[in-house]
Amino acid sequence: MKLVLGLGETGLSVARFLTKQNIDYKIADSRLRPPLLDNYITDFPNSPAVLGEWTQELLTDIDEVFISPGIEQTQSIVIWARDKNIPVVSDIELFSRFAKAPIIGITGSNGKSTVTQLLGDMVANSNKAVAVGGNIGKPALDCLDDRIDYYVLELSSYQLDYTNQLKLLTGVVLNITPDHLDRYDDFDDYVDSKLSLYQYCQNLVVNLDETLVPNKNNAIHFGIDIPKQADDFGTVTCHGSCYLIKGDDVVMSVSEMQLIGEHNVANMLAALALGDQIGLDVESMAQSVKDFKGLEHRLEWVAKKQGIDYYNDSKATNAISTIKALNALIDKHENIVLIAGGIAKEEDYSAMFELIDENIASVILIGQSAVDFGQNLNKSQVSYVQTMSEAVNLASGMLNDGVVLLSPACASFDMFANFEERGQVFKDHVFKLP
Ligand code: UMA
Ligand code: ADP
Repeated sequence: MKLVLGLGETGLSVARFLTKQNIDYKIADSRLRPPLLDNYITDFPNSPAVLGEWTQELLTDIDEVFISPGIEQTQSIVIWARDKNIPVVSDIELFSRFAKAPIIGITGSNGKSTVTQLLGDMVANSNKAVAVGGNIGKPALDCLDDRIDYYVLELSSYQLDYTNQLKLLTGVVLNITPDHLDRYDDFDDYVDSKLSLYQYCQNLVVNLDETLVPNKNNAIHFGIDIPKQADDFGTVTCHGSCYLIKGDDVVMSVSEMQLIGEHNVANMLAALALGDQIGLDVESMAQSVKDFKGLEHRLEWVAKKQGIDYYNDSKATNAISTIKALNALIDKHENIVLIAGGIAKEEDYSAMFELIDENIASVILIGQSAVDFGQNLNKSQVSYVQTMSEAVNLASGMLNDGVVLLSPACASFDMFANFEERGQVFKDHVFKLP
């Protein structure tokens, strides 16, 4: 008998899969009323879930545990299972046992969803059947389909932590900066989790600009510079214009990209390198890059109102993503108002504070971290507000032209259900402005 832990998106996908395979399981959630309980009851009226605090009894007659990524390894149930030598595995490992088509895995601290979606577009535009899933939203097991040519999966460190066997045709660790440190003993532990992806890869894509990723043989590299090898992807600047290149060959001009910022140039190069490694045509991939509008809530242009451009970067939940957003906009705009704050991560924000102090005249702070952030800003003018509505209205009155950027550098759960709701509320208030 299998035990499925967590009755969220992952747990439900495992339950659906095991049911289809006629494999016996029980499913348990440590909350009495997990948010997806009603969905589970509708889909599986005859297999009641075990709800409430977990005890060792749950492991009786269990030979394998399929665990949701949100459950920490320090939880007693994980320790009890491991003490009894019961394997505790991710949905990704289970998926990999049954997937017949090659899998491409993408991890990193930032840019995973952007690169995953773009690579999915590139494969689809090459007339191949592709399924895009994993941490990006659609659970991997829900993607399983024998008609698929390629699976493109976004993999989180949480998923990798419970994965021991996985076969990837190719994969990339995009970058590694502090994130989710509450889940790890220290930063090194988090780095190891991210780097574990490479042990499953037949071919590799490596970011030359990320010093925490060791140089690897049999890899295609990418980075913001002229490539050293013919197969590698990089950039060159010529007469003031920047180009994406493969070896010595120009792929396209950066000005043809719809996304802004050097971090997005790196993301495009990563997707090109992955696509190249699985044999996609470079010209067709370049067209996908040109067509790619980016994902909602990632440095997303919302509207221009009375001369001010509004950007929604609600997915910026750590310092580096806000730094990248600011760098992308500072290059082009003199006047920027930043809306930031929420639940701060366990990381060093000093580089972000320095960048803000040097470049941003006005900052509007919201959420739990507002006072702490404000105390760390010495030059920028700081305002504190309670709601997103106040933040947008105040920001709109501060400028005659320029940019208002929501890039919180924090998680959203103090004020919103998730980053999507935070971004949507921001956008709704922007749309209401005259
Ligand atoms: N639960 C318990 N006990 C616990 C912890 C959780 O019973 O101690 C239960 C909760 O009550 C809930 C369920 O587990 O019912 C939730 O499981 P989960 O937190 O693993 O979330 P899922 O709904 O399964 O969604 C997960 C990913 N969530 C996390 O990793 C936290 C989703 O990524 C992913 O899209 C989905 O699987 C499909 O693969 C979200 C995420 O925030 C977007 N990821 C993190 C990130 O991107 O930074 C890693
Ligand atoms: P992830 O799936 O890793 O969270 P996303 O593509 O969803 O990555 O982007 C999350 C946030 O990180 C957004 O604010 C986005 O603008 C920013 N971002 C995207 N790519 C990068 C990158 N390569 N380096 C740093 N920040 C990035």
